Amino acid sequence: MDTNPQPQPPFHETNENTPEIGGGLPVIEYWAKHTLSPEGPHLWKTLFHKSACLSCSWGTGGQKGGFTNEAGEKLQRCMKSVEAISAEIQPPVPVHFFDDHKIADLQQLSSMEADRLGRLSFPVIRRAGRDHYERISWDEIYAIATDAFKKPPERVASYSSGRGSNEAAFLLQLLLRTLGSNNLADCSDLCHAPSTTALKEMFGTNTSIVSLESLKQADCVVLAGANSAYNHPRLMNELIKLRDRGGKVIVINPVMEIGLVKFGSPAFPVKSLIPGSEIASLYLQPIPGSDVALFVGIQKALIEQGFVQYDFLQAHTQGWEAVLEQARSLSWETITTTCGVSQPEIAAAATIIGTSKGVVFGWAMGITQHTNGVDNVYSIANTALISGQIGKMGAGVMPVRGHSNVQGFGSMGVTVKLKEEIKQALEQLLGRSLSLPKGYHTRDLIEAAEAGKVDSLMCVGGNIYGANPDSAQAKRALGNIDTIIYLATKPNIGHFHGLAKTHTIIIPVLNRFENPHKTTVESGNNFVRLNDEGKTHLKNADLISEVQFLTELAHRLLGKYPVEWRKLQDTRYVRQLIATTIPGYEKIATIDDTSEEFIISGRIVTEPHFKTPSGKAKMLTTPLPNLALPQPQDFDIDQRANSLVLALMTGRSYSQHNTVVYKIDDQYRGMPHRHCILMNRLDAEKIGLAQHDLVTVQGDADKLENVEVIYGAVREGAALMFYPEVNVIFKARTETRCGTPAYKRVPVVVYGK
Ligand SMILES: Nc1nc2c(c(=O)[nH]1)N[C@H]1C(S)=C(S)[C@@H](COP(=O)(O)OP(=O)(O)OC[C@H]3O[C@@H](n4cnc5c(=O)[nH]c(N)nc54)[C@H](O)[C@@H]3O)O[C@H]1N2
Ligand SMILES: Nc1nc2c(c(=O)[nH]1)N[C@H]1C(S)=C(S)[C@@H](COP(=O)(O)OP(=O)(O)OC[C@H]3O[C@@H](n4cnc5c(=O)[nH]c(N)nc54)[C@H](O)[C@@H]3O)O[C@H]1N2
Ligand code: SF4
Ligand SMILES: [Mo]
Repeated sequence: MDTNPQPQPPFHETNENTPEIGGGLPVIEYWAKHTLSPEGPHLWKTLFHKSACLSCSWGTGGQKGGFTNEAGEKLQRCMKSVEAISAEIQPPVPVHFFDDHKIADLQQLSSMEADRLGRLSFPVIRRAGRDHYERISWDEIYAIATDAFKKPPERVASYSSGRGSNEAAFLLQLLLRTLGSNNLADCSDLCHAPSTTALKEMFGTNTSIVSLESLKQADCVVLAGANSAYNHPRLMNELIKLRDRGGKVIVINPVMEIGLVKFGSPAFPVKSLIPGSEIASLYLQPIPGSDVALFVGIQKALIEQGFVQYDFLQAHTQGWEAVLEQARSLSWETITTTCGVSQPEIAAAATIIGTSKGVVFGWAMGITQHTNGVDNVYSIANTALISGQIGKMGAGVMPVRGHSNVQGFGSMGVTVKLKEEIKQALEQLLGRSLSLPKGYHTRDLIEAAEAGKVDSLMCVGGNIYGANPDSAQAKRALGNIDTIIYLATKPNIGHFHGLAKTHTIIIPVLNRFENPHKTTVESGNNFVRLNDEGKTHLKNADLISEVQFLTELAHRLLGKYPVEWRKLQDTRYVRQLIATTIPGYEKIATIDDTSEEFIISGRIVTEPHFKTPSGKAKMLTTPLPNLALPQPQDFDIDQRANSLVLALMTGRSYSQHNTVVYKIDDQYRGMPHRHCILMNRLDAEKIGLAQHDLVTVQGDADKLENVEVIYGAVREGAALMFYPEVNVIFKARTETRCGTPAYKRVPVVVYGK
């Protein structure tokens, strides 16, 4: 059988500006430009500081040094790291900036312009009715914050983003839970919550079960809905090495991302950087939101090709009969029309999986950000189990996580779904039973705030305004909250649009490499890194560490209950608490003495025993999604002939970190600026459009006008745009089991002038 039947053009037809490979020389040019610039010495110093990379969850740095990963390999730092550090070592926002600029003016700033204002270096407040932010004293901050968090616990909440430390995360949840609130919304609600939900149900665990060491033994990786060439560049090194040892990579993505086809990695300067290394052995381009159908198709093909591991299923899983029955009974026609991938292509994927020794299944937002995101993950894990690819080295399921410490926030209990073990440990600490109300995850928090049910919100990092769908709703909702306290390193559009009713306070914080105390973070591969103390470059600045702010506020609210909060300003004591409260974190108790970083115990699965009550993996059937799109007339537009409804995927450009934009173009997709829609040429021609024409893109909330059409390697019927800008046009439709918005399948209508 042909193992590489690529989809036919124009699925992979790009535009004239698209390079031949991802990565490559532009990465080196970027390094050179920044490291040889006036900021260069500072940048290098920071790169060598013993702390984890700020950017993504793949993780590097820490005690082994800036460029070394947990396997001891060198040259493990990508330009995304430089991008993130460069933004943090900017000069401060000028002292009189906020006096000179009205909020109405600040609201005109783009995300990139807001970030370019520089580092926040003193606290500011915007009071009700005022049109400026103004400087505020710490005494007044604590007075306002203490009042705010004395409100009834069900009316106070936090939102967090995974840049902070485990120590800050632990303190945040301890503070809220001691106050009696379970409203711990987190950016992971918008991100990998479907993975957490599904993995918990199936395997009794919340995170990846694959270690970096184990990944290195795989001979096949299935990478679904993850643009790792942009967002986890060093994962590409693992794929290059896997291909070198004769392994295969199956990519599943409606967009043919150039970096997943061929990637030039600086880690292999001679053989890869300029010619590029082949990544995908097989590239499947399903309809957005249809991955369940594709994976059920792979299951059906595994059955037909005789690859089902019945002994394994019998011994180590439950519910497998129904899953196999579902795959058997669905017709090929239903499967292929739902996912838009042909039977030979699906069969080829099954052959690769069935004949490989060790298969790792990785995925990211293309899988989770759907109304059926949990089913998507079930279907991937079912496929892994059917082929016996779980419970041994070189195999397993691997959600490719987001922020550099987002997983640590979850582990520390910053979630509305608190683990039973942590709950019990907290009860012991508090000396009382902890009755946890349901708690608001991020979407529930926005809805509750809109309904006037939230008085006080503390945002530990992030941009809750920019990250949510329906920006107008997010603004309204935040505007109903009395007091919002933003802890942030740099200004973002959320600080200017997400204004509270009475008090909006921005507290400038020290970042990971500037804290006066040691901190720790957890990577997506379950590795805990230790960050050394550091210093900020900001002179005469009035910054605070997240830990110091949280402990001082807690002290003022709670005195010495249930801990001596002020003593916890020495984070060594926080780590002692973590060691006795958080499952798998025992080794953190000695990390201050040994500096020994570690893999969290109980997470990596190399034997087919699972943390479910039965010890077996639980398999669940996965209904196929209904992917019917609305008709043009369902949108409130003039009846016109030249309109087309598309499934819009929203996500990241090459140079942005979530809501923070670093550069306006996306060089690898040939998109010259952010106000573009990446479309298939055939779709554009259907409504008489040509490349570079300006169109209106309208969702169910609003529209964006004068959006430039760019032809790209995206399958027919689908298109791609960038967030946060695009978040104005659509309302939240969510995965009901965890509240994650369907950012990757937004029905929109596109029309020309
Ligand atoms: N440089 C950088 N690194 C980052 C981030 C960043 O913004 N910048 N963000 C961090 C965070 S918080 C996260 S969550 C991750 C995000 O990392 P990714 O998940 O890789 O990022 P996205 O751009 O959201 O989209 C991923 C891919 O999903 C594909 N896709 C869309 N819809 C579907 C679908 O229905 N099915 C399939 N199979 N694929 C689909 C898109 O074409 C895109 O290639 O990256 C982290 N790392
Ligand atoms: N349409 C659409 N929307 C999406 C997504 C999508 O794919 N499409 N993806 C979603 C996903 S996966 C995520 S994770 C969210 C991201 O949502 P968030 O995590 O809420 O947003 P970020 O843009 O990462 O937050 C950036 C801000 O964090 C602050 N910051 C940086 N470092 C630190 C630090 O050390 N401490 C503190 N206190 N603050 C710091 C800076 O002020 C910076 O402006 O967006 C979601 N929204
Ligand atoms: S892959 Fe992620 S963790 Fe590694 S250097 Fe790049 S941004 Fe940092
Ligand atoms: Mo994320």
